[in-house]
Amino acid sequence: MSIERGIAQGPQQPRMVRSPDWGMMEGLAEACSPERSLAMFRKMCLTRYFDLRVRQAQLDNDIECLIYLSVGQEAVAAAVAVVMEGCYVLGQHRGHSVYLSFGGRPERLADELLGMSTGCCGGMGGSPPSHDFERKIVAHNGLIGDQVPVAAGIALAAPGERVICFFGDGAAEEDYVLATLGFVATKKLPLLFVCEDNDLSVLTPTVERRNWSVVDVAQGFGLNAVDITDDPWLIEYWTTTLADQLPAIINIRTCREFWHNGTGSDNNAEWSRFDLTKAKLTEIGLRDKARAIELEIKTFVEDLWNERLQRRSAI
Ligand SMILES: Cc1ncc(C[n+]2csc(CCOP(=O)(O)OP(=O)(O)O)c2C)c(N)n1
Ligand SMILES: [Mg+2]
Repeated sequence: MSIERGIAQGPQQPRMVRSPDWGMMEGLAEACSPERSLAMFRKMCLTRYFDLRVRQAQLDNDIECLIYLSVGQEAVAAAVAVVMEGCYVLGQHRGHSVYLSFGGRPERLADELLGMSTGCCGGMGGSPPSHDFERKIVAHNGLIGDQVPVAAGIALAAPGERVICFFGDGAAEEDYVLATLGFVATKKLPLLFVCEDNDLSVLTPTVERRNWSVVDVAQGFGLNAVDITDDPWLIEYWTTTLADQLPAIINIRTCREFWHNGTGSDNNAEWSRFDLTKAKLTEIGLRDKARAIELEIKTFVEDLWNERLQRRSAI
């Protein structure tokens, strides 16, 4: 198959290609069914409003554990999930978006963050290990990138199942991540890797950490690979295309709105994919339906947190 490399050679490239339009293709939103466009937006809203509520809960001292928020990066898991829902999926510490987009139960995540025994990890794990094994969601233990070899193990152990593995641009630098990419290419395992490239490892931008790109290295190993921005229709397009050509990797340029962990904000996100998505939905005639979904999800999240907080105070 022929897939454009999507990134020019050179040590400065990882930083230079960050843009809200990187790899964009004309007409994708127009060609997508309204149902699918709105399904992606619904998942984006759920992650965004859930995590904004998590942030508020921590500011109110209702949450004691460390939290890693997906706000700003909602489109990545949302768009992959509409194509590949039902697959095994592994996430990293910033994984509420993966949990919520792939059908993890929101009340169990809220309970987990509130330290309740009804949480998805018995209230003992906090933000990264947001598992829902019944829904094939395997979350993180905090060792950066270790979900990558684990995902290869699941793909080996569960023949016939496709596996999706999310990791960060920082995790890509771990030796076991690179070794696994080579192993998966050799064994031709049915794995889709998604690198959520927010250009930061804690606080250090990519250009200060490495002179190579994930896509170049993955292609060198023989994986199909593309490097794109976090437009949901573009992600949907490439996920659909690559789902039949695994193993593959999609490197997705995205923006973290809050600090590495917790509720702080150290810089302005380079773009707001949430606002750009709403503008595009308006352009393709879905403004009113999108507004109704946004309002519905906001209310759902607010009611859910109020109810879970009441339950906890009754314990
Ligand atoms: C093996 C290992 N090395 C280092 C760390 C410390 N650490 C925690 S998060 C992080 C950066 C992760 O960056 P990235 O994978 O890009 O995820 P992001 O936080 O940007 O979503 C590092 C180095 C760790 N948890 N595990
Ligand atoms: Mg990162």
